[in-house]
Amino acid sequence: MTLQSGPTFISFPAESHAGGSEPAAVAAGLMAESPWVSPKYLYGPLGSRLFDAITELPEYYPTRTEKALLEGCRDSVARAAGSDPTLIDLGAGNCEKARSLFQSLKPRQYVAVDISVEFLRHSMTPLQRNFPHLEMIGIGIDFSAALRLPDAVRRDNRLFFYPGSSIGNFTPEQALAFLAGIRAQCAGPFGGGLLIGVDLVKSESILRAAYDDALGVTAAFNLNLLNNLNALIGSDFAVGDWRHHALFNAQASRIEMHLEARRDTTVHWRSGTRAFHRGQCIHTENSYKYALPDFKALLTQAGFSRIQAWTDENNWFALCHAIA
Ligand code: AVI
Repeated sequence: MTLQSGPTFISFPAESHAGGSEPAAVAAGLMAESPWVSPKYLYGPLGSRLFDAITELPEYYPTRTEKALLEGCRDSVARAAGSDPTLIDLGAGNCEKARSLFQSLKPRQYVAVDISVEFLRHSMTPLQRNFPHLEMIGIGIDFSAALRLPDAVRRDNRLFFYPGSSIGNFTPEQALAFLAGIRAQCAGPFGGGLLIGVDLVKSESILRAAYDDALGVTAAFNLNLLNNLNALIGSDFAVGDWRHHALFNAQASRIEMHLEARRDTTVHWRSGTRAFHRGQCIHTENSYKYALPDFKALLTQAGFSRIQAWTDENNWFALCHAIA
């Protein structure tokens, strides 16, 4: 076994946006008849910390439910995944969830992918010290736009790991395209598969509490998006003029987060201006909740087979393993 000198880090620049720059794309969303902003602007130095705090809230069941499921199924996953997998962790962050699989899976290579390569440097450098023989690569890329992997990533037996139910932040159509894109990266002669977490449909009161907690952490997470926009497009959103609003859209089977204007207000930014009337909303996030059979059907449609699923006793959350 080779002693590794440290993780290798690779960063891909952000893909250019159709029709122009990132600020122009954000401004177009703000000017739309039903204004919207991509949920990726919820994150940043403060937003990521607020999200970490959300995962510790009593109302936010997905993180702890998934953690318990991972502990219970990791040996079965290891058997299904086969020997010497290349573990590719999408949205790795602090790498904690993948780390909990190392002992059972015994990966040949660990590839952490995250929008922030700096965050990966922070989490992978100490991780490498604890696993000195495991080859590690950290890749900074917005993989929701395009999943590109450098040649240094082994082709053999790739196990993509996409926990946290982030698949729910895509529309079902986008989710299908994303899953098919993953399958394209692990199907074929080298073998491979996917381990993915998905949040399931449940009672509206539990869902709403998870996205509108009593401490107001989710509200702060949503409102902080306005600070991120002010920094990105030079806007003058006053956070105090807005309130967090979360609702369950039963027809679409999704939680929606919105920012609602508390009063009439006009917002200016470098390339534009818009008046919002009291009660008008900016749509900031969707979080789709699946029935397990529907999610399995989505995996099948994306080309996966031999799907195994583990759920908690309440059927609130599922972990699925599937072969590419
Ligand atoms: C990252 N993602 C899976 C979270 C979710 O539950 O949709 C983001 C989140 N938004 C509000 N709370 C958590």
